[in-house]
Amino acid sequence: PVEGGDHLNRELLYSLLDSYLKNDVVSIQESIVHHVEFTLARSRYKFDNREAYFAAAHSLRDRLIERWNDTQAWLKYKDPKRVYYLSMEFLMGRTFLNALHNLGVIAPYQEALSGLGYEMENVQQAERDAALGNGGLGRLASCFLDSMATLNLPAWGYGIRYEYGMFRQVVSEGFQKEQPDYWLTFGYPWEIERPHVTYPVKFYGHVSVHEEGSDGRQNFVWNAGEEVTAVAYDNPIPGFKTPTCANLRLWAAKPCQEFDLEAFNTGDYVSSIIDKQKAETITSVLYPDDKTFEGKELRLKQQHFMVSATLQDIVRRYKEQHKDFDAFPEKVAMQLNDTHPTLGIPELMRILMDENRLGWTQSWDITTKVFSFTNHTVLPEALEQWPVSLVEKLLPRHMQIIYDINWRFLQELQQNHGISGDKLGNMSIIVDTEYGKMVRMAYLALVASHTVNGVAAMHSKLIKETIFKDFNAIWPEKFQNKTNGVTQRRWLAQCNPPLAKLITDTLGTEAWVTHLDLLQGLREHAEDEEFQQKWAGVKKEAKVKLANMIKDLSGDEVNMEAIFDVQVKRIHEYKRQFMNILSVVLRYDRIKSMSPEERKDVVPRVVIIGGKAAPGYDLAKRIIKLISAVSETVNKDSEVGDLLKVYFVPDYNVSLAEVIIPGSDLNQQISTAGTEASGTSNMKFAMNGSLIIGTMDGANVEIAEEIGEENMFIFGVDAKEVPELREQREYLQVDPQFQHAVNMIKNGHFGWNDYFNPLIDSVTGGRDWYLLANDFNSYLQAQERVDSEWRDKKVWLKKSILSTAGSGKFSSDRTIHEYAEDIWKVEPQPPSPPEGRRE
Ligand code: B1N
Repeated sequence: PVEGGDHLNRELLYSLLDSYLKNDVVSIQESIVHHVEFTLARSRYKFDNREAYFAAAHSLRDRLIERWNDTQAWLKYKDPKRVYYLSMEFLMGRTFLNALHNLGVIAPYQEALSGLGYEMENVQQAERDAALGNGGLGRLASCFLDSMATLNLPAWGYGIRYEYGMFRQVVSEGFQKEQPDYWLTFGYPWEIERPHVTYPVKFYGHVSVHEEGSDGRQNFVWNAGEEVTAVAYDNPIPGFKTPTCANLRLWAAKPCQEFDLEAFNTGDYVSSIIDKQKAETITSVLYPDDKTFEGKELRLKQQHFMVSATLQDIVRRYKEQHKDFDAFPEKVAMQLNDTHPTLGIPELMRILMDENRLGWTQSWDITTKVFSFTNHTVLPEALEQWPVSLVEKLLPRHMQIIYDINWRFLQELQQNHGISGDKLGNMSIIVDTEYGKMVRMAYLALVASHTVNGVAAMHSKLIKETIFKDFNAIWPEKFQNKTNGVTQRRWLAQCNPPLAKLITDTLGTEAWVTHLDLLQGLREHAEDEEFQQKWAGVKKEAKVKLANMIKDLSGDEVNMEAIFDVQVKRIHEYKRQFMNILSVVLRYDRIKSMSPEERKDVVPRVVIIGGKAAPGYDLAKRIIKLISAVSETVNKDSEVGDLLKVYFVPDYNVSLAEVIIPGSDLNQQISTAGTEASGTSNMKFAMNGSLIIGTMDGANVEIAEEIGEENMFIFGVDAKEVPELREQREYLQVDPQFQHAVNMIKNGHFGWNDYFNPLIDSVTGGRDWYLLANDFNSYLQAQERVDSEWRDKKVWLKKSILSTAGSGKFSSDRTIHEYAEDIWKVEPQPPSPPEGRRE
């Protein structure tokens, strides 16, 4: 029984679709100029690149809104099962080119702008990145949105509209400085504010119990101490060449309207207003810590704020069309992007039981049918554990529910699985630690979810053997793998048009943009000399763009014949940027010791490293300083000249990645085996024909399966050897070359020697948790292979082509298809019969 939609006027609906805004050049120009005049209120006779960008963005936004409205109306009418992707991070980057591309209107917009006197390239540069994420996890969420829309899935993303995104990294004298990223300064044209879509979100206070009704059921009433309002901001997510437009709904905190009259009547009106204002701090800033759990109260508030507004929204939408909750699990699937939104579980229980008067059994049945959970890391320092005392204070009713969930879970373990004693304690959601009682969020997520998945085959295997071992023993069927993917729209078609064109021309079809497996078709051309020359040509074009970026940064003209060797990702010990720079130090030392004759045989390299360190991560910041110090010494050494250059690219972000990745020849994915859950830039590099030097870690393993180990430079120990090597690391022989490179730093070859002591200490004296010394020799050998294979251009080009050809599996379309089939059970909903649609 669906309310509404029965009397839908289909004739009218379809005829209205014919009144879509027109995409011929003149119509676009009219709409741009219209927005200059009426939206920006500037003169249509004089506007600069930024105003041109905003006006063009608004004209495109109009076209997105048409699709958004149609898609959402269609979904309301069809009422299919929907999927909601809950994430504290969405690393969207820029939208303009992506929206133009997905709507298929790049060419008319380019022509429209140039007709008005503007270069598309310059206009695009006026857009700031929406950087509401730290790294891979947040970018994955954004790639998923693109794929969900392109696959016509009834999907929405939910997150937070942080006013300050990921900090801007400035490197001054080699040191990282963090600057605020107030990305909304000139307004954000891609969002639609929904002032009428608001929900109250409560915090603090206490719970009172009332006996009620004939069933004698208790009624829990949460008398909150604080209330803020969540306001919705919708961000349209267009699919590629489909009318489907998905939605990313981000919540902003505003003071609630109900005034506490008590406070106002005490006479301190101004203080009361200022107090209210504090509500907004909840959504003011993204926490920039990647994989270190910071038990900050504000972060917990953010998490609850996001899931509470989201669940109220989802429940309201469901109730509009259903009279009871029986069908809820057939209409709703929710994916938890790591444990960050796990409070959604007790929040849904609370909404069902306390606000809708359902019993525990039914509420739990519903809850466990709708949630599923993705784990993104096995690093223990990243696992969320909130103090019970803090949860109790901030969310007293939720804490009760978590206790109840745990109590019933422990009962089940004892009664159905015969588990007792230590093992029972090991599996408990609540654990006693030296800092007091803690809630293990991953366990809560696991207990309440019908599925848990890792993000690459190896990682999914590892979580079953390590952090979730006991759970795998009782619920093996809950565990799945969903190897990550990236959207080839942004990461190939949009960021590398010359390569995209060559691929399309060669395959004779553009279908790879939605069916990436077709890239296989490039294999047969891998050794074709004429094709290789074309491949070299497009690679060169991309390298020139990257070289220009380096020129802007440093003033240097880099050698175009050099290997552009790139490692860009968050700075972390486990990712081993330190190992990379140690090998650079050795290379430098080797070149220095050569005769001019010998130097003629050296393969030139441009080493490019970029990435942000968490502001409180001391060692990571020292790594940045070390890279800068080595860069300074090496780059000004005239003896070395063009043979080796080192650059640290400041403020690595999505937009820079779109230049750096296509322009690279070689990319480094060198984490200690078993530490990088998946990695996603590895996939983007492979798609763009960059060769991987890397360990058998995360998705590298599957990339090797697809493109062939012989087309990569694999080195290092296997994950299964790591635990034992760690045990023995105090007694292992240290590689002499490793020692030599370390000594050069220690002896002040690059200055600042004392400053680097903590870094050196972390990898010597039997510490070396990430086994840099152990993998070093194997790493150097892999680097030797890189040099020797570069010398033979044909060999290199063949491998480059095969990298792209083998990357078909790593489309997020494939990943999302698997989630939809195996976890969410949702089906594509193309928004209308095709005959009713204008192309
Ligand atoms: O998630 C990516 C993976 O490709 C990477 O291998 C993995 O490192 C990354 C706490 C995280 N894991 N955990 C985080 C981010 C923010 C935060 O506050 C943890 N990020 C990853 C996508 O699966």
